[in-house]
Amino acid sequence: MTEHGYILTNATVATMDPDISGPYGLLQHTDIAIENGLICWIGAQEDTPAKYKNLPRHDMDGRLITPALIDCHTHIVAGGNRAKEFEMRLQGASYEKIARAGGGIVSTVKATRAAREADLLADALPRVDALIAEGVSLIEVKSGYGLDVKTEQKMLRVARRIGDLRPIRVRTTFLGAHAVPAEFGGDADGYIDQVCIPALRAAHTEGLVDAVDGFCEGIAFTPPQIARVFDVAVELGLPVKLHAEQLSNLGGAKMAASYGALSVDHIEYLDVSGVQALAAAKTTAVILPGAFYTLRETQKPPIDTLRKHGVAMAVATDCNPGSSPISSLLLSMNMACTLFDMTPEEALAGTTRNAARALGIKDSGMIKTGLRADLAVWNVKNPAELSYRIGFNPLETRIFKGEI
Ligand code: DI6
Ligand code: FE
Repeated sequence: MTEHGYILTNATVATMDPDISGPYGLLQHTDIAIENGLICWIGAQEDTPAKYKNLPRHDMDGRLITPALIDCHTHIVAGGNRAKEFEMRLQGASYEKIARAGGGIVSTVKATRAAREADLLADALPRVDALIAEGVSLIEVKSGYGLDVKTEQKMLRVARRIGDLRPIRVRTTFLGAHAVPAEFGGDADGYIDQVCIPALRAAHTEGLVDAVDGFCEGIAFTPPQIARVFDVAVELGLPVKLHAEQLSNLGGAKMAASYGALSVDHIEYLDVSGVQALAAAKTTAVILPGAFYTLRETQKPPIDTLRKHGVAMAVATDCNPGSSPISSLLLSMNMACTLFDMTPEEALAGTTRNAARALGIKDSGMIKTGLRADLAVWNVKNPAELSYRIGFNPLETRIFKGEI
């Protein structure tokens, strides 16, 4: 029983467990016992049960331990890059204008279709490694740059492969309803029926789909079009989530909430009735400051209203080549605070407990007996420092399923 076990001793622990009172569920002078990849005990040093007393001990010297971070919204697998569009935007072209002119998502689709699986993987891994170096143990990866049956599956296979090659867990989300590909000449309904839904069924049959997402926006799909995809997700027993209210308010969040969505993401233009719908459905709001920053948006998500209605808020990178070329979750936390007035505690909950919620993950995101030993050890004492510093990575060690 004690064979694969050890104790982290003399730690400052941000458990993020709401059952532990006080900010961050913070515990000082704490021991964590780990066995077989799981947290099997946590408590005050002097209370360590006899059966764990003989385990090897690692002195943390008062360092902060948090749950390993979770990036619950990425498009980290994608062909090519869009530096050219970055330059165009700096000369005044808008994201929507570039998209309507055949750039934007559709240009990444071209590159992703052309790319070999090995090249997509080789491009994605350095971005994944950057996240791992910041203490991330779980990422969500979306398809949505294939927009045909074959390439959507290719993206999802590459995403799953990341979890074989790196010590990180991967959750895959089917995002066939991301954009209307050029060959459909703007026929969104035709694309949904003829490609998106068959692609979802095919990817699900291959066992490649953990959840289903869509982009509900003027430049993408309407709520009724997304609802047709969600109906198939329900039929297949898959949870749904939605990019909604990013650039305008189409009522996508409410529609997603009516499906019991795990999350709605972006939500800059969400109104009070939308917030109420999320609260009632217990849907998590995923805040993506990287996209807001990159597109130099001015409409901020309704953080205070979400807070008042008790909606759980997650924070993610939205790592993608167009609107959020960011591979730093720590920077995303800083931006959530500085741009949106989230508190550092909310930002950390957003990349741990609430990020797990946004993915429907129950075994991770807090430091609690019985959960996976996915932990981050930091060279800081106060958890607010994780959101406070910019461009500085204080990670000392990451523990993945008990492995240091
Ligand atoms: N919203 C986003 O932020 C990404 N997709 C989406 O629906 C952007 C995708 C891109 O511009 O390539
Ligand atoms: Fe996104």
